[in-house]
Amino acid sequence: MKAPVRVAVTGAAGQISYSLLFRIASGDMLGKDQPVILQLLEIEPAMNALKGVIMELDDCAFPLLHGVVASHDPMVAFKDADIALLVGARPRSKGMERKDLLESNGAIFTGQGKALAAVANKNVKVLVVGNPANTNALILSKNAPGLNPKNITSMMRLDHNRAMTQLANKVGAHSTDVKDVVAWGNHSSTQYPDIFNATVKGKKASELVDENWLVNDFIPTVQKRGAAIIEARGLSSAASAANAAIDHIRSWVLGTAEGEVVTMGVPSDGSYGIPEGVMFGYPCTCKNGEYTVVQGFEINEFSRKYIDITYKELCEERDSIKHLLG
Ligand code: NAX
Repeated sequence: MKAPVRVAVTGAAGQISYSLLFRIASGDMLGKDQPVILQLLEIEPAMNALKGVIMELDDCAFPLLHGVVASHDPMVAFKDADIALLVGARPRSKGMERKDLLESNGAIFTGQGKALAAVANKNVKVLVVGNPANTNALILSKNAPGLNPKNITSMMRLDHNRAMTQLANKVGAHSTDVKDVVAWGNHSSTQYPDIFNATVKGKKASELVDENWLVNDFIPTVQKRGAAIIEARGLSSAASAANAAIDHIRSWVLGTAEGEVVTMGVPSDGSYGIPEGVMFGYPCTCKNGEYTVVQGFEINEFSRKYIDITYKELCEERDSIKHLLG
């Protein structure tokens, strides 16, 4: 039997976690032979709700669940964590500007960065889900001395998965027939879902659809999918977001399949003309617990225009919280 992996999850009583925790505990994320210990962080007023979630985890009698820790103190919840899924964040309330949201979440992610650096495993793999995810991840990274900045990532996989299915549906294929889509940039309505490198059953996707569909249907549908789900469900996406978090970590830890490319929000490194200093959705492959940004994807004039817009937004977000970047 393998030694248990310690998985910290924040926002553990929230709606994404209500899907996420049960799938981690059942082995969907790290494999059916990998025991886990869940280390759950919530704010004090939500501790009672969290107690209920833990009762339900108990009631599943998961063979792979080797322990649950619950705390409102990050120094407890992050202790020796091997993986940290940072889902908890302050939602946007009425009248709140984007800048105010960045600021109030900034305070959460500076504190959590410091706590992770102080008590987590030095090689902890971090995925930031809480919005604005890319900039929260950047803030965390700048406030976590001693942790490898490459190990701090943000979630773009939901956007990637959305793009795969939209394209598959359009051409009458299955999402598994689709390869090499990318959701470039920010997890926001400026993200750029790109099909110019993609194939469907080996055929170039750009030859199967026209530009009018791309501009007026595909790109806005993927960009605004979160809002459409809120409109339909009255609540933001939760099960699909949990699924994307599971996909992100599973790819990173267990590797991508031969020929599989996934989108991860990772520190920009100059690839594709994006200077260092933002957390950017890039095409990645993973092997032996490490990701690599795929090089050589074609960026045509059409794509460059969209990539520049999402990069500009990330720079604006970063510049509005400069004082939090250490
Ligand atoms: P909920 O409001 O249901 O849950 C959030 C939980 O976080 C609450 O229980 C709250 O008490 C807790 N929390 C707040 N501050 C905390 C702190 N400092 N430490 C620990 N816990 C804290 O939101 P939910 O629907 O679960 O969404 C969570 C976050 O994911 C939101 O920021 C949301 O915008 C973001 N999303 C990100 C996505 C992505 O692709 N990156 C997609 C889905 C989702 O919209």
